[in-house]
Amino acid sequence: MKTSFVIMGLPASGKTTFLAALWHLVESGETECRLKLDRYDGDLTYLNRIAQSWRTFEKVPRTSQVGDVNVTIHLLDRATGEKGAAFFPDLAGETFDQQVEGRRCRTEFVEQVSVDDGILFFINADVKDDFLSVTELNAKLPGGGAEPEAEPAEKSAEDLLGGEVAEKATVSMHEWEPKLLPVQVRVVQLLSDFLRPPFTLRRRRLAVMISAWDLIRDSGISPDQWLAAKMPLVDQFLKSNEASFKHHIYGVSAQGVRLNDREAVGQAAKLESSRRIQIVSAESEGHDLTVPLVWLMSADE
Ligand SMILES: Nc1nc2c(ncn2[C@@H]2O[C@H](COP(=O)(O)OP(=O)(O)OP(=O)(O)O)[C@@H](O)[C@H]2O)c(=O)[nH]1
Ligand SMILES: [Mg+2]
Repeated sequence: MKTSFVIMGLPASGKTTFLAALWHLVESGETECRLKLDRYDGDLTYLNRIAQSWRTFEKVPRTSQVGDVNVTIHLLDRATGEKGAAFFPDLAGETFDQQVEGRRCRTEFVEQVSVDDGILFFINADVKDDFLSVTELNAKLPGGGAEPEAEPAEKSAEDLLGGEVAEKATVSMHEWEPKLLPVQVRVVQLLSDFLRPPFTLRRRRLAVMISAWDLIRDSGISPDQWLAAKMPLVDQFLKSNEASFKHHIYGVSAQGVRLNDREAVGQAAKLESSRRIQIVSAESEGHDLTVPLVWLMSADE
């Protein structure tokens, strides 16, 4: 097996934390995983550094601060005995923001995507204000969303914009700009970019990784239900583009806890490190983060 994965996700979507936990998992051998470490090769400084932060409950560095890193892990499939190198580019989320806002992407990314064996697309479950309905959003705007009073028809535009009203309007109104796009619109833009040049048009395997799943777990909903309820645009896009994306949705808790929750960190620290990890899908639940990689690599049935 020679495998290239593409890791995508907006800033702080959980990409590096996943890689850190994955490296710890396959390197330590604490838990039985479908894919295990075959051999050490290449520069492991970055992987060891992020795994060290992960083990000691420190935030992994933001990729924009350390620079993009390409990581290769040599894996062995326990079920088939196949060996090979799995390649993961760890890019800063800002790269994907730029693709959405500036409509530009790097040639290397286009090349990686043309040879990839599957995409891991991270979405952080801990996003706020992105799920508001128009009514809820209006209620948060200055003025509390109260219905505007009907103006008498005979008032001129000048009257309406004059004096105090115009002054308030300049204070509270901002020109729309791409940076104001909500997360789910960005995600759909990034996915729909694959449907036109410069990207090669073909059916792709896509693992949607809902990260920070520990924050959602107790609500009892499944990752599929979460996506449908919280990011309906993404959910509908995937359902109506089955011909372009064969997708699977996973809830991933790579870190296990919120790092500023001292009590939860204290509890998690008593466990074997790999036990913090949880990955949930419609079919399975466990600690094996290699499950989505195996699914991405599996042949079309
Ligand atoms: N609660 C919880 N938080 C998580 C989990 N995984 C990541 N986080 C948090 O999510 C934030 C972003 O994590 P990163 O792994 O740095 O995300 P990234 O996608 O690599 O971010 P960039 O490098 O900036 O693109 C951090 O504050 C993490 O602590 C998790 O499993 N649970
Ligand atoms: Mg990162």
